[in-house]
Amino acid sequence: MGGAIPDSPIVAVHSTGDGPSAWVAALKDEMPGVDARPALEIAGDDLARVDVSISWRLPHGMLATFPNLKLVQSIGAGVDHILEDPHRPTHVPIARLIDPFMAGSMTHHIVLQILRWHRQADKFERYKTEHHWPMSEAFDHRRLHVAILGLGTLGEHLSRALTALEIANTGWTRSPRRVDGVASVSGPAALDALLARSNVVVCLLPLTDKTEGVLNAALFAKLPQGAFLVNVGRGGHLVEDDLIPALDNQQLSAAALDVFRAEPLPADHPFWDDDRIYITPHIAAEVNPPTASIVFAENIRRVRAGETPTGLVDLGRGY
Ligand code: NDP
Ligand code: OXD
Repeated sequence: MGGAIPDSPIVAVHSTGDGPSAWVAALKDEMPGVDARPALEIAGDDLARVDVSISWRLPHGMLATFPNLKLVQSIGAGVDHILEDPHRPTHVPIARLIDPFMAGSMTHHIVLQILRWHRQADKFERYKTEHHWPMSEAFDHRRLHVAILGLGTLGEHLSRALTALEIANTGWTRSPRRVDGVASVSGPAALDALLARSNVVVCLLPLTDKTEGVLNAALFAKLPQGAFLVNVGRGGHLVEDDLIPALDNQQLSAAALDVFRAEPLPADHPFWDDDRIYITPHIAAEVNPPTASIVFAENIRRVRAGETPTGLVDLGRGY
């Protein structure tokens, strides 16, 4: 690894789920002349021509078959799917995707979940089937306070949108962060006080050894009774066995989950049949080939010019 860019370099593209075609086509539109190919179709001498891998859940072991790799670009903000590969060439830089389209999409999803819970949308859907409207409670958005665990690209976008909607919110980060117009606290010591004043918790953390299992019974117990949980980070953030007991004892009133330890969620999983748990299949933020390809093309250009890619992951921190 390292050394010069191979002659006639190839970009290897893979996306488990939706397949590589739309990604290859969008990249070719954005970067005319680029030799982008589905990773699974590259073989023989061409393996040594691959300098950039662009992937979502590439089969483990494949990165190690590209001896001249210069960049591992994630199709996604998270890079846990890359770091989990035990054969990953450890000295090749990894870049996460920073795409404003994705931040907007994530914010829409989370705002929808919070307002659906706050405005009791499920109750009104039920009344419609029952053909009556009993007296309903008043909603008061001034009673909301949202703790945003993870105030990075996505968390900051969410914070600004909530503030514009007059919904109070505070972000939580690993290291102190000063951003105009965005309230935040940092470090484990500040978390308890934040939880104590938050009736909504949104997890927008990366999955690392420090954040695995962070959404657990002990954290729920620090919230006011009846709080609402939104997990859009990763399934590994939630201790799944702790959720239904926290709903049963009303420590939480509901949860919206977009990510799960096993994806797709197994058909016999108890979350399917629990009305207090809203579930979506890892679609909170859409990853959009045309806008993401602008980022990919820029990063290909940068690594081929010997420059640092955007979204470079700090391997020491794991995100
Ligand atoms: P960023 O890297 O921009 O931000 C991560 C944030 O988490 C930072 O504020 C960081 O703190 C904070 N953080 C990390 N570790 C800790 C810790 N131990 N304690 C406290 N705070 C911590 O990531 P993005 O905003 O781009 O994305 C966040 C995550 O969202 C992704 O990693 C992915 O898991 C998830 N995601 C889910 C999607 C879905 O569709 N469900 C789609 C896209 C992303 P600091 O500022 O100090 O570095
Ligand atoms: C991501 C995701 O990390 O889609 O971008 O989950």
